[in-house]
Amino acid sequence: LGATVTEQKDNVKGWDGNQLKMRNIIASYKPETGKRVLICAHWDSRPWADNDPDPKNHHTPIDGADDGASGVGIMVELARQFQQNMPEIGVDLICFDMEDYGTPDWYEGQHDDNTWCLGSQYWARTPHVSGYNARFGILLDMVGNRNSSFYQEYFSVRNAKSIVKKVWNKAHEMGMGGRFPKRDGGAITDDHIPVSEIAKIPCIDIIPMYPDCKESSFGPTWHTLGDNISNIDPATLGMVGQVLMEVIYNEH
Ligand code: AHN
Ligand code: ZN
Repeated sequence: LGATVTEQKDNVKGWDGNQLKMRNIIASYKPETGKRVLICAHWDSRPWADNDPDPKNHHTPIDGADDGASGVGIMVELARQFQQNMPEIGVDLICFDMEDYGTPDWYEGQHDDNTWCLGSQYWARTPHVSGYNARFGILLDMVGNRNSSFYQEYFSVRNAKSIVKKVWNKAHEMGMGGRFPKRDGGAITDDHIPVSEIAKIPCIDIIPMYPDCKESSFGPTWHTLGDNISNIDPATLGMVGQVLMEVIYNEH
């Protein structure tokens, strides 16, 4: 799709001591310009359905149609759009590996937030281009569910308040205010934190919150075998993608 593609490969250690083969994939448009924005999502999927209603499934891998693939799907469509009509600003689409290798619920030992987001931690310490910088970053995580609402996540507001405002105002202007409440969505450990706090590029997380869901505040299929293509709503992907299109093509 006309991008300049860079891969980062290395071995990193998981919470269980396993040596994991990490691969981050970066698709860059206008790599020569210093005026850039970064869009990212994780492309790995969780090896354990540790929140599945049936405990027999707690060691089975999930498809991750929402948790992972939804964000990548939007990035692929953005890439197709960029090839047809290049935005003025340079864009990096970053697929982070190993976001979802965090310690599973069934493990009885120590749980540590650092076991999540291994690919983004790696990239933030060792960017694909030395001295890399971007105006801001937007992380997409679980952007494919029916009836999800994207509240304003805590670290996004703390580290990148003006970007939260830009994106939520755009969504409201476009008539999607109902799905983008301008209300507090709690604090989430996710790939936007290394981008903001290690790479020092202010990054927000577009991630749903379900205030009344008993299975999980991330929705009923989170880390279950139900996170498959049958629960993906193309309208939600389209909505989030169109907000991003407006934001990106308005950066000059
Ligand atoms: C925690 O559960 C600690 N963070 C959620 C980050 C996540 C997992 N996003 C997708 N899967
Ligand atoms: Zn996950």
